[in-house]
Amino acid sequence: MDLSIRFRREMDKGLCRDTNPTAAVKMLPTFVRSTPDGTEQGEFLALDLGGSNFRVLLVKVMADGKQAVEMEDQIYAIPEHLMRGCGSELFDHIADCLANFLEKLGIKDKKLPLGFTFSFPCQQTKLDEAVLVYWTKAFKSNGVEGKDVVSLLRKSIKKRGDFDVDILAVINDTVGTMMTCGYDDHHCEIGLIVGTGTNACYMEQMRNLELLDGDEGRMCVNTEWGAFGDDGALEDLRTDIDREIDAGSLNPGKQLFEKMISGLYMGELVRLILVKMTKEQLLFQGKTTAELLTTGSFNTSYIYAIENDKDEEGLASAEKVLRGLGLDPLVEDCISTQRVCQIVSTRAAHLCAATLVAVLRQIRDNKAAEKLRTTIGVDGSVYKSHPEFSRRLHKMVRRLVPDCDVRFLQSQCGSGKGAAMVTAVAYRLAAQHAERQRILDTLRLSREQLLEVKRRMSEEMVRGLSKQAHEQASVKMLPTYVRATPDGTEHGDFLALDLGGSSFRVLLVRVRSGKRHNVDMHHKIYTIPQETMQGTGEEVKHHWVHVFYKPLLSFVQGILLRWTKGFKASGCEGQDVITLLKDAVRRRKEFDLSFVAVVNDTVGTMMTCSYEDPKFSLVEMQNIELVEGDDGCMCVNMEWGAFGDNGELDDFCTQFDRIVDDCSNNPGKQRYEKMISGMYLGEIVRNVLMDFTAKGLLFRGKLSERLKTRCIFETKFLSQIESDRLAMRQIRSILQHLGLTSSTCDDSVLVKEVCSLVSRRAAQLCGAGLAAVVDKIRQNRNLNQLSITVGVDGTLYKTHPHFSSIMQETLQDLAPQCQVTFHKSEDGSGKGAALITAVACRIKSDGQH
Ligand code: 0WK
Ligand code: BGC
Repeated sequence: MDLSIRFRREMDKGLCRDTNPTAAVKMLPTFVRSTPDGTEQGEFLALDLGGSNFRVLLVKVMADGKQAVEMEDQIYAIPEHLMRGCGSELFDHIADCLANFLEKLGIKDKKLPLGFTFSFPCQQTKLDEAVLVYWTKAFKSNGVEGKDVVSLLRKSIKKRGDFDVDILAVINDTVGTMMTCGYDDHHCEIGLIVGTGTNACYMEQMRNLELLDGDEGRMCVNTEWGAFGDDGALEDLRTDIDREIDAGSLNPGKQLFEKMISGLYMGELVRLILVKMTKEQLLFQGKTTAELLTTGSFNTSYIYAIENDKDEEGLASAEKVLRGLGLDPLVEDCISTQRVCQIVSTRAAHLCAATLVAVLRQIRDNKAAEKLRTTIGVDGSVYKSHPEFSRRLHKMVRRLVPDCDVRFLQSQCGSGKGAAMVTAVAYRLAAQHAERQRILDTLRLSREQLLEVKRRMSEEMVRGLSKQAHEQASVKMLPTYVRATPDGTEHGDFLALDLGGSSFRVLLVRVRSGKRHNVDMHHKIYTIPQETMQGTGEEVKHHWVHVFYKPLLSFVQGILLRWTKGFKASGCEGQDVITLLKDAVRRRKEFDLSFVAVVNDTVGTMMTCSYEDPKFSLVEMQNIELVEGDDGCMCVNMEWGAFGDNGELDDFCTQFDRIVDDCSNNPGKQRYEKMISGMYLGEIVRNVLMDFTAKGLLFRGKLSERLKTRCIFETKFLSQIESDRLAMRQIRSILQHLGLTSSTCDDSVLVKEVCSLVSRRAAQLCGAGLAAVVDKIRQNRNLNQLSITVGVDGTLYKTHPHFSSIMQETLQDLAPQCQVTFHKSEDGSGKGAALITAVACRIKSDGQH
């Protein structure tokens, strides 16, 4: 257990940015982030170098939904002189073997995607690039360490010039093994090799990989645990025999843990122990032989035979092996030799178990799982061929972590299939990414497009203000008859009703005049039941006070042009809302009101904010052709939500905008609003997610019933999902709330990307619209530079983590001659409505009109 804890510390050192450079266990990122999801298909080449055999494979992944895989492979020798000779000749040889293989299969003319299993420690910055840190096992070719092995291979293939391949991935054999086994068991998230060398990889949380940016999702980490102890961490466990092995190896001081375990060294360990015991007269009557004293003369495969669990056979093998080494063993010598083998291989199995348990604990802690259920994909000649190794390993692992449900899955077809799977996944991800980005690009607006939106908005504003074009204009630029702002002398108690936002409020506003002029407010929020919003005007009247209008004659009349947002109550459009309310009040015979003003919430917000900051502006009367008179200014309610209703935005509308509009209460209306406002952003996101899922680009193509429900993806989810503080787990809980219980980290990453694109576009469109407004005001005043304040309110602006900053950035970029300050309204437009009423009462009482 102590060793396991010690190794866990080494893992942390390797994962940590500051300690990684000096860490022995390098915890190398592999850039393998996804496992096969069943949609992969096609033909893939794979190379498998680093184990006892070099193999070239062609892997056909069928698109039959059962993901059947057909494999053809060929083993090629790697001559020792190339393993220890010139590196470029080694890669030339690999290219020759590949050419031979393609020739044999008659597919030399095809440029197939290739995955390269290169089983040595490599620093990777991306999936198709790997710089060899140092050779291990029996390799020591020169001119390769510190180089990108993919470039070396591409160079050798290019040198031949008679075929070409598309190298998409280079992986470690542990990764290939995990992927191979992951194909049959989706719980597989650890790859283990105990063969010529030993190593393990596992799926780690990105947030723990300090060497890489991003903390979302998972990535496979190649631990390179063979180097455990290279910094002296195992000196208390290593024996003189281990030190002798290391001293005689190709890479003294390196891979010390591997040298206590793996097949390249196990036989030699036994030999050196036998030699030591013989010299101490404990074996073979103290007589050694030249063979016994020869390095490497005791092959690891001997151990497999000697430990054959049918004891008799094992001892017979021991005798046969010892005789083969020129010894004349007694039965006791055979038994002792078998015992030595058992001790060496058992130590190897238990050392492996200790480090494996550290990896299991890391995964369990990452998942904060009570009980971890996982699968370990395993390969390697020691694990496969040693009669007892696997059983001893499993037993010790289960003893050290009894609370984990660990399954071992032996790879049947090597890591070549895994390499093909990684390539297939890379291929699929590249194709899916391209397809997703193609769709998401429709939601990305360039600066030129935003400038065009601004230009068209300016055009519509002019048309809205002009008598000729007003009727046709989509942006109605409605006069509000609010022409004055508070001058501080207003005072009295005023009632205000605030309808049309996310909540309906009734307010009592007490305005005090004079230098300390200020406002006290009491308010109560009431809900407007959905059925009332969409019921008869009668019911609404009972519930509300004001909406927006087209005042024909005066301040206290508002003809409802049409409902927007969630309202669709009948019998109101074309009606004067004040009259409707008066009727409702009259019918109650309980109280009476003197109606003074009906204003739009934008006007209320402007007035509320201007009470604290007078740097607000109204539109010059000479520009408002709908209203007689050119003196002074008046506030204009743009109703810019309708921008685009005449097709001005069609070339910016996506398929998702059209779906949202078609399914809305008012198809064809409020097009600009439907691309921006909180009522619709969630719906746009939901439709993008639905489309992606239907195309198999998300949630493994599995749609949940809940996600099919209109408006189920609330806009507040966007604000939550995009908040930097929210971890993936929390995004996943939102997805679980939407019935997407098996969403992956990658799904969450993508959902976040869709949310941020939709909200970003909304903020940019809003910024472009506002740029048109402030630049118009600047031009109205023939100013080169304008500084102005915008009063702003609204849940989206106030709660979304990035909306306001993106909108302001866009505005600044598109209207550089305007310095715009945003004044967030804290009191809502109800206060503004009361102030407008107060001003109207003051003007009336002063006898002005
Ligand atoms: C078979 C895998 C290969 C890996 C080898 C390790 O296909 O990638 O390197 O197992 O076992 P070894 O051949 O070293 O015993
Ligand atoms: C290498 C690893 C490899 C392992 C098993 C070690 O010597 O450093 O990269 O995974 O052998 O083949």
